[in-house]
Amino acid sequence: MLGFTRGLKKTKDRLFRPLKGIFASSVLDRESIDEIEAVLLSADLGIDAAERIIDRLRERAGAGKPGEYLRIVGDELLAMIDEVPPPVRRDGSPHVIVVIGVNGVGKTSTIGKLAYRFRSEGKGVLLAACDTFRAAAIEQLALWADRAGVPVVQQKMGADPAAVAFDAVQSARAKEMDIVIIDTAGRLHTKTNLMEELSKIFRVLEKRAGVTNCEAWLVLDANTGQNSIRQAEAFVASLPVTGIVLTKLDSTAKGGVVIPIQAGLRIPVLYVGLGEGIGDMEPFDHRLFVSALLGDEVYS
Ligand SMILES: Nc1nc2c(ncn2[C@@H]2O[C@H](COP(=O)(O)OP(=O)(O)OP(=O)(O)O)[C@@H](O)[C@H]2O)c(=O)[nH]1
Ligand SMILES: [Mg+2]
Repeated sequence: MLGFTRGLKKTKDRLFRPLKGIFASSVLDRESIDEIEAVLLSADLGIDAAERIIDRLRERAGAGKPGEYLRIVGDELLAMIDEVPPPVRRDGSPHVIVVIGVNGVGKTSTIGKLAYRFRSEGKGVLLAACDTFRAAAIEQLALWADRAGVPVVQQKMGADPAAVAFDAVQSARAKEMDIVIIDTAGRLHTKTNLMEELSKIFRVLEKRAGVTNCEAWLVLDANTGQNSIRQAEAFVASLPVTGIVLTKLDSTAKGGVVIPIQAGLRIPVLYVGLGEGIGDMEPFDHRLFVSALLGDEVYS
């Protein structure tokens, strides 16, 4: 398991070392403020967050020791994360989560990781192979189900995804499962017919299967940086997106993007992907995230 500290190493290297170097001089003059801004933007924290941090540092300029400046950055990051509304919980059993997002962001791997996590918490989990479009997608999900030790409901390639979802919910009810996680085919947010196919899954689950607690979890690839906000808006506009899973934080130095994504969409990041293994996903923990970015000493 990579965990936050190792998973966020690339972003930490981009933020922590340069900031520490700048703060070491202790005097925050115009030049060092510009350098700080460049460092923050290079980790994809976004202009709003960078400006907030710099305003806060300016208020304290001249008064701080190097360690205190780092702490000010950390506190401001935590404050921004805390402003995001908490996750919406929709009651009802089974809990139905439809996992959506553009091609290749990590939906199917995320489902395997979620299944593994929920199962190890003692929950009954069932997966639904509703990517009936891409070749081998069903087999890929079945492999993750196997690894996680959970059942999967599937039909043939080309089957109607909404029909597979319906079957899965019926089967989960019969088996008294707690959670159904639905895999969907990757799609560009600009393709209206494919977006309509996703809406149909929700319609069928709500109207025909009588599911009242359907949630969409949107998977975003951290490597896409702030461009993923626009991508996300299209999904959020047409589906009940209650949470975000941000994958591949381990393979980017732009991990700061968590901040503008949450602030821009007002939807919480629930989990972060920190590697390719089944255990390489963690619930998004504010303080661990900030410590992983700025070094443990920020809160020691
Ligand atoms: N390093 C790293 N790689 C990841 C992570 N999550 C997924 N991947 C990799 O991303 C690639 C695509 O993952 P999939 O889970 O197949 O993505 P998908 O969104 O289901 O793809 P489509 O079904 O084709 O749309 C795979 O090679 C995964 O191993 C992560 O957190 N870190
Ligand atoms: Mg997939």
